[in-house]
Amino acid sequence: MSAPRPAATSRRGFLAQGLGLTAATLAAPALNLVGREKESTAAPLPASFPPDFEWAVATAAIQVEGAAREDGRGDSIWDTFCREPGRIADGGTVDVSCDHYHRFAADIALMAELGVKHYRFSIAWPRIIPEGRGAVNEKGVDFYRRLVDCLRDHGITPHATLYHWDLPQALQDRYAGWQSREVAQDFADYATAVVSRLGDRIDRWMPLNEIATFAYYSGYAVGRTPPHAPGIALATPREQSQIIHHTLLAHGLACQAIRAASPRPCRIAGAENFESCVPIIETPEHIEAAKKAFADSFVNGAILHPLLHGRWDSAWAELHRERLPEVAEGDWRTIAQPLDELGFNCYTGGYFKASSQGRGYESIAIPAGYPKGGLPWLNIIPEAPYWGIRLVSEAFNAPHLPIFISENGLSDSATADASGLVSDIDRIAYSRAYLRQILRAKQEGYPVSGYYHWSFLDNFEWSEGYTKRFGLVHVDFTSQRRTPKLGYHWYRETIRAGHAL
Ligand code: GCO
Repeated sequence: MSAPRPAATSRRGFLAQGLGLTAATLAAPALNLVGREKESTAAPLPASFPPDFEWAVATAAIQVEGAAREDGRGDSIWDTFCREPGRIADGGTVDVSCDHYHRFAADIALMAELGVKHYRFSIAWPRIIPEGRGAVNEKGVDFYRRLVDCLRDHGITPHATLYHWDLPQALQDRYAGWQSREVAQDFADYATAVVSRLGDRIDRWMPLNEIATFAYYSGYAVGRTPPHAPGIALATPREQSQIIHHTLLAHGLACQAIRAASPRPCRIAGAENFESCVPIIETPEHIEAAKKAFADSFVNGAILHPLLHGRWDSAWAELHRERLPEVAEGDWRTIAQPLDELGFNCYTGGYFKASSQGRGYESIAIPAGYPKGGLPWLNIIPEAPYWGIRLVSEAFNAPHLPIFISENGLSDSATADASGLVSDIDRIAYSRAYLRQILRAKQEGYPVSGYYHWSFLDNFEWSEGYTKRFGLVHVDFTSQRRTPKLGYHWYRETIRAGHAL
């Protein structure tokens, strides 16, 4: 088996640009750019991320805002879900959460002190259109106007996700939400309502967050327990895939709506947690195995390939033919909207090795006792961002698409000391290891453009309620007091240095 062939020309070109060299200086056959460091004529690899690298933090509306019944906001499926006994680990609700709705100015001041220049947040559909379709609630829009103006005053660029899982309850009641094709057009109309009002202030958009999670793993396939709202499991793989298809349609229509409504050029990104497949040993045969596993992965082929190429890969479709959804005439044309960049929500991944059996690879089972980031699914796999980035480029043929880590983080296990400081050394060790692999991708010429730490604040962690703490900043949910953790200080120094300290 031969080694996978990276998109060498483009990557060399990219690296050359960064170093102020011409592509010819880094001419073939140097596929292994790291190796060139040793040659006397080669320029040294950058030890840091470039100055335009996007250092950032991320949150989502339903996880931080609170103010659930203020200024005309409608219920979302998560408001309803939290009221169902037994759904949320600690019985927590989204009514108050971090109260970011009222405290955003102080939160943004803390963000500015941290040194981030980019903030990823989400806009709550039921705040903008309380019934999911129809009348726009201008008070809801005003909140985001104030938020974005405050960000801009602090020199922080806003990046808005339009859907981070808070579907208006009214649409769940009306046509069973994502189970209906109708949701796609309603989502596009909501996108138009937002972008026509806020597009003068926001030019970085992400239509949907993590299709794989809300539509599949924790959604309608309910493979991961406890489930997410609305807590409906569908019986057959085909029905489950149909939900994914509706989300892709919603994505395509929303991309068209955003570009049509934006008063100025804007950039649209996906924000997906595709499966990163890591070769257990970096030899050609294991690398080839990981690449095959990446391309065969159900969610990668079902979501990522259509997002990037507006269709399924034919070998993948053959492999998964028994679970393919119905696709109406013209749907692929709608879905095939060009993306400006791709966000990769990267927490974990899987290790793979070559095999003489089956399709030539084998997934390595995660043993009991393997290090985790506070949740059963969050296996610590620091090479995941590197291989995710590299395999999107190689296996899915997207060598030029800028890619950023749109989420990365863990739930720490530290408690505050007498002075109130939380020494979240698990977060620091984790992020440091992941960032070094992201830098490696950058050094090898992959177009990695940013790192968005999840999350800025401790917040509502879905079915786990407030029992899991993903924040760089500790939140006391009784007093709403914010205390930066040690990880916040580490991240500030890392941003200053331009590489993981
Ligand atoms: C996700 C969501 C976040 C989560 C985070 C930790 O990626 O699942 O985007 O909202 O809170 O990932 O689980």
